[in-house]
Amino acid sequence: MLNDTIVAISTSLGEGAIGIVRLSGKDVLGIAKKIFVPNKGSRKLKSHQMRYGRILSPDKNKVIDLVLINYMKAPKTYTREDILEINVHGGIIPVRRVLDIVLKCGARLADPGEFTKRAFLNGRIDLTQAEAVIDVIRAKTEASLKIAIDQLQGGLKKKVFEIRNLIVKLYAKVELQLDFSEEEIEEYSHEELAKEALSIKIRLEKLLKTFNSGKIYKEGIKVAIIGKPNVGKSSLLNELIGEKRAIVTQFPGTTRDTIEEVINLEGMPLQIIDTAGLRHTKCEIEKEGLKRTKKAIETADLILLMIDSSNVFDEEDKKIISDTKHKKKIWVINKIDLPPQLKVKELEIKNQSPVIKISALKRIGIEDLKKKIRELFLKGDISSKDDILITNFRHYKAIQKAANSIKEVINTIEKKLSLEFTSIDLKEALDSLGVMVGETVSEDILNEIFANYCIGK
Ligand SMILES: Nc1nc2c(ncn2[C@@H]2O[C@H](COP(=O)(O)OP(=O)(O)O)[C@@H](O)[C@H]2O)c(=O)[nH]1
Ligand SMILES: [Mg+2]
Repeated sequence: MLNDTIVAISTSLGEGAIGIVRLSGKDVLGIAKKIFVPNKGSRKLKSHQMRYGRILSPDKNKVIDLVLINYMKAPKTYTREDILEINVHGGIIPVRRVLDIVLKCGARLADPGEFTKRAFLNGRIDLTQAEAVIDVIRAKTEASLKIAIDQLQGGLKKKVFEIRNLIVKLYAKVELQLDFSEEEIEEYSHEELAKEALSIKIRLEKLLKTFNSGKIYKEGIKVAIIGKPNVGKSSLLNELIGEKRAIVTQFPGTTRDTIEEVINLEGMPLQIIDTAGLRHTKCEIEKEGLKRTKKAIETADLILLMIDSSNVFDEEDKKIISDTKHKKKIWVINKIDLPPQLKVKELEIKNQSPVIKISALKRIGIEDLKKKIRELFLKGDISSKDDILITNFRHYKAIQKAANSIKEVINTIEKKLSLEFTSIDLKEALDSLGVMVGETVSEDILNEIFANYCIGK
């Protein structure tokens, strides 16, 4: 499979200044010679040097485009294979025509992520780095970009290898002990072995804990603003996103559909959904809006439950409270610029969720609300910004599995069971981490990972 030469359009399709057609594999230089003629100088292409010239049609009669090409000889390339990047004019037609010609010369269209897969298979990067590539491309905020770049530079790989080395050392000790067991030589005490296993467990668990923040920085959270009509939900949405996205009127029932916007809350992507107010209605359009509101409640990670403090607390409010009972929420008491009718104290006594008082109209309390949202999801983790975070569920599962095996290791040592068992569990922990970095990963898992990539990456 690695013997063929692959090609793909690496830039997004559409009108742009430049489009890049990229090739990787054994036959790159041969194909370059067939299709490219430099405008000046020797026809011989030197590695890692840009050349200006023409791409010719296969019959050599037509000039397809004027291009810059960069030939890069293996192994100092992205895939560790020969690579050719052809910078063509960024229109759909020139990019496609050049791709066609390369295909006619014997290259094969690359699968999604196949360049990165080759980089992995040829040992240039480990699997965590390969997976970070797509995270870099899809980063929603600067914070998620930083996390992905740290992983791409091998930060996570380094951490995992450190832990793996500790396990290997312990494994060697246990094996040695097993060899000598018949002679009843105690090279290492049980306490010593248990202590080492415990320190490994602590490291694994520390890494596991970063998944909470890591996932939030990468994927963000979904926040739904819920409340009766006219309490100020759309006004809050507009305030949070900093523009007048939703229509605000004094008439109840103005927002009939759900409106979604994404904001960046200090690196945390927040998808905010403004909903139609929850109330009984006979209007068909409003009924459909209500259905969507219910769906928004179910899919949200956090509910901003809005109550109008200038109005009395009524049955409708109570109904909404019971509809959102099962969800994580913040009570948002709005319109505090008006004379109060509502006894906020009573609400505070009744529930465990935080209460924030705001005026969406006068822009009071918005920062407090943002701070509270952050706190609820990232708790004390903000200081761990410089640490390596895990963001990928596959990594989380692998580390968790390794941690469980180490727990068993501790168990067998403490119970003074045969070290045969200890050895098996240590081996399992090593295998889990091996799968994570891609040393012992199956073809199926690889295909699953790279199927999510863009073509040409
Ligand atoms: N006095 C005051 N009026 C507000 C406040 N927030 C919203 N409103 C007004 O309440 C009405 C309904 O607001 P809107 O955002 O459309 O409520 P929604 O139906 O919950 O989306 C509008 O006239 C807003 O100007 C506030 O904090 N104070
Ligand atoms: Mg509204």
